[in-house]
Amino acid sequence: MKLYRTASGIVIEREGVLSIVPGVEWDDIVACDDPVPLLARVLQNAEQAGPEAVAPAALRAPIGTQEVWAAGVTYFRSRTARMEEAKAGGGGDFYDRVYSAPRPELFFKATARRVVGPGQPVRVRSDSRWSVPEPELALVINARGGIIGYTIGNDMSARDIEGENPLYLPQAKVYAESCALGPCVLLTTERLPPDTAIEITIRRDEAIEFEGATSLASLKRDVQELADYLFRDNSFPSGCMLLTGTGVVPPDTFSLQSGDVIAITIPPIGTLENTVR
Ligand code: DO4
Ligand code: MG
Repeated sequence: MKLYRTASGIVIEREGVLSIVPGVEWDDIVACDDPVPLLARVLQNAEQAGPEAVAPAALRAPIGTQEVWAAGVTYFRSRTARMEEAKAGGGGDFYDRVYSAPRPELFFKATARRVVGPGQPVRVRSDSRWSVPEPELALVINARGGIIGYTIGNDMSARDIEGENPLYLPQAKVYAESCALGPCVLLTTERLPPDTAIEITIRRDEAIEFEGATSLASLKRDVQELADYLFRDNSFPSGCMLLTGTGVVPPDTFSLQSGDVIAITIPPIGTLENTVR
């Protein structure tokens, strides 16, 4: 079952049929233990919708009042790239240590206000000269810390600011339009298979400027373990979103430019596309 937030309300896609969900708030769906039976019940009185209900222009970011958090250095590729970029600032060692430490790196990424949806522009900081997108699987977590679904996340990052000093991480990561989510939530309490791909393409002036891919087999941490750490001594009454880290980093010569089109695909969920401004 797929869950969309759209201009005409919450839309469910079940067995190829689209329906507008009546009388249920997004936060109530995300917070509950297992939304699938809840939605199956309300769908009995639902109105069917046409494909225009989930057309790109109708889609909104799949988020209510949830906070967005992120895990870092969960793929070997991220560890290696960050060790390199932080070497001159004396921070290279931290990334190697956190990659193999029992406690993962978890950081606050965005409030819903800073999140953009499919088709909306993501932003590069005006004081960054080296910025990249980070294509990540995002966990949708209920109020009790259980994973109830997945979406696609783009953890936009200023590599120069983070590399200068790891203490600048919040500035490198948290700013207006620094996070994209979408196009929908794949509702399931089951794990995605390890061969699930995470693919990214960046187009500039119609040509492919960068493309790369990884799979969940390269994610070092168990997804529920990441959620459990986030919920230690912390509460999320409306649930939350947790990005699980990037396994694709463009070469060091690459930086995003205004007008670049970023497309991130995770096959069972869909494609999240945003233009840079
Ligand atoms: O350690 C800094 C951030 C790491 C990150 O965002 C990632 O690995 O995806
Ligand atoms: Mg990241």
